[in-house]
Amino acid sequence: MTTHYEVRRGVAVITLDHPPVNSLDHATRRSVVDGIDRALADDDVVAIVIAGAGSAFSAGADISEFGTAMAQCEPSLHAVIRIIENASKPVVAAIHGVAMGGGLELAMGCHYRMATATAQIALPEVHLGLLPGAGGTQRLPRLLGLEEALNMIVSGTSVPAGQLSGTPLFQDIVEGELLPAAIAYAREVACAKVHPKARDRVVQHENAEGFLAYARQAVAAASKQHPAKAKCIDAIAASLKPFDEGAAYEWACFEQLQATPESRALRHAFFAERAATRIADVPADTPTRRIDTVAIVGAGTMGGGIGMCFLNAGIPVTLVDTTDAALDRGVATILRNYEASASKGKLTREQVGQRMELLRTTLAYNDIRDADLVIEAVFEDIAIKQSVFHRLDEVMKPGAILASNTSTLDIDRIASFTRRPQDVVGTHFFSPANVMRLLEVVRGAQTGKDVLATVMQLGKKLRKVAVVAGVCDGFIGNRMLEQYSRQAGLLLDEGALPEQVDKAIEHFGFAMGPFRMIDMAGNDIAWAIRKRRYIEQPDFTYSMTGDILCEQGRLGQKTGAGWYDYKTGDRRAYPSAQVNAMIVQHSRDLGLVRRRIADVEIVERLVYALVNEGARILEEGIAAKASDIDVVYLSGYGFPAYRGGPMLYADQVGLYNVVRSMRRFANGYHGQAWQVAPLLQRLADAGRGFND
Ligand code: 3H9
Repeated sequence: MTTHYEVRRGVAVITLDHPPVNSLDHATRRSVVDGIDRALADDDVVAIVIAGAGSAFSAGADISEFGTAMAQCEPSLHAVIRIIENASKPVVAAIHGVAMGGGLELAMGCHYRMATATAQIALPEVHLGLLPGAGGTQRLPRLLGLEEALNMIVSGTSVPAGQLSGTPLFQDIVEGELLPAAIAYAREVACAKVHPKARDRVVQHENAEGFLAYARQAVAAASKQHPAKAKCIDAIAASLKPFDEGAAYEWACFEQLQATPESRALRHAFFAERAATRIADVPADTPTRRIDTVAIVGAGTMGGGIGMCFLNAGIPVTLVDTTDAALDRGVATILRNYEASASKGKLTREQVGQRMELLRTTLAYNDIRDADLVIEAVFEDIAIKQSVFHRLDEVMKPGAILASNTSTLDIDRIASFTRRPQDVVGTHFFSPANVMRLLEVVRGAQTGKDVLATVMQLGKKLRKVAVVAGVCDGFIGNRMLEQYSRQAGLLLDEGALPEQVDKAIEHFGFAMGPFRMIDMAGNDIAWAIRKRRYIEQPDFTYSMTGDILCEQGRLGQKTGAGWYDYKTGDRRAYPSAQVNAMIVQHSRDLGLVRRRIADVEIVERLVYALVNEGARILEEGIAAKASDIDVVYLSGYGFPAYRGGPMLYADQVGLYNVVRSMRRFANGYHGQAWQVAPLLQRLADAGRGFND
């Protein structure tokens, strides 16, 4: 059963009980209607309360039903809400935890609503490329007023119910126990002759047309990629019309949006992120280790950023480094970052103080022996890692997790420096670690399942998106990025310039093109990797322009010059005549006749380079699922969310079409880079996709 039915003091209580978040799938909708019918047929029942079991009232419609016949299978959510609204006995929604999307729409169909102050109220459909389709754009403006409702719907943000107290959305915000209060209220209103319906209210605003025009302008720029925002405003505007007319328009918009590739991509991203936390051979009930204290070896930019993630989660951190000066610098950077957040109003001074109080420093490994988790964040040099892990192995208490933040080195080798490889794991944070959401969790050959489960759980606590990667050079993200950057360089040799490449891929939706990105990260990092590759894989080819750039000392923003020119105190990238001349000269030196390269070719070559390497990563088991690769690119590399990640994008283009383009590239400059990955070829031949 997905609801429970009981009668208390003449009030029927229908409790949604569909774990984990009481989403309104077909069975739950049917069960609610059964409960309403039963209550209406019972002469001893004078009123009805709808409540939620567990941690939520309801998180809304069941997103996994979208695009299937079940979504509109009767009773549809519209029908449920209509039945509730037309019930002859009063219906009270008792809201705790979250009331989101269809959950809130159902509550707005009730005659009365009561909530705990902390209940999170939202119509977040826009994050899924949708709009509230079961009356949300019609009832919320009637209950909250046009402006407040529009802000909530277009941003999709949650608001604590306490903040909405005093509005017609809530008859009461309950301090004590919710259900008894809701039952008492239901009894109180039972004898009223009529019960209010949100649909009968009129939308309030002094200058609705002016405000709507302003709102439309505000979302116009983003509308091409996010059609949902503009549609939300259109549907909200329709709330000024008679209810049924507005509701019909809302539904038409919902159906249109549901079919867009943007919505499909965003829904894919929603489930992909959650699926990433499930590991096939690590059951959900795997015991985890307690992580109450953390030590971080290395107080540099990365170590400090990682430390902030733990401090933000209220977990005490001890920073270890080799000199007082390094520790002082590390602490000063953390404090500076927090103060910057405080001056922007993101943190209070008190919160800054609380976080800094959780921070300790030491030069002595002995001082961290009792930490539950230690993360090494020192220079990427295997000899240095070896000495750190030897030392950690000597001092750390049994059962402590020993993690490395390496972005390229072999975790199994690092684990071999200890006598406890089962406790060793990779935790690859992305820079700046306190900002970036992605956490690649690198599973060594001997990493314990409980260690893996603990780190994945910790990821959630740190508000990171954790994805498991196997051991290989670059793991998932950077291994794919190398192929992407390589294509970016080869495009320069052939005729493109950095700003054209960056603009083309930014227009596709990437947050930042490859040249602006590497200027920010530092060109010397990729240079060091290439130098290593020249020895390890001499037949692997790159454009030499990146090396020439570094030889000229143009290492990126940090040296005031990279692929672009920079001005002091200004982070904007200015196209560089010197670099462009160097690129043109380099083509000449290679005997190449530069050609005009279309933006569409640039995008295909960059994105398909990711896809092809992604297919290899999948086949080798470095990533367990195609959707894990998508999550890595969406949360760590600025891939546009509305395209769902490289693997879903390839599915949407059609793998046959992807392979066909790759064959064309294979006949071009350095065509050997375009050997189609066997998995990609097999799936394309079978007419299938990565995410099928
Ligand atoms: C809608 O309502 C459309 C209507 O307007 C019109 C219809 C006609 N459906 O996030 P968590 C699953 S659109 C299906 O890890 P948390 C989730 O996949 C909907 N499943 O927990 C996961 O499954 P698993 C509008 C859902 O505590 C599990 O629940 N509503 C749904 O960190 C736990 O999720 C939204 O967009 C759903 N609606 O956060 C709300 N929601 O364990 C989306 C969750 O198998 N949900 N699941 O991996 C959320 O924002 C968060 O899940 C929530 C809880 C804040 C509720």
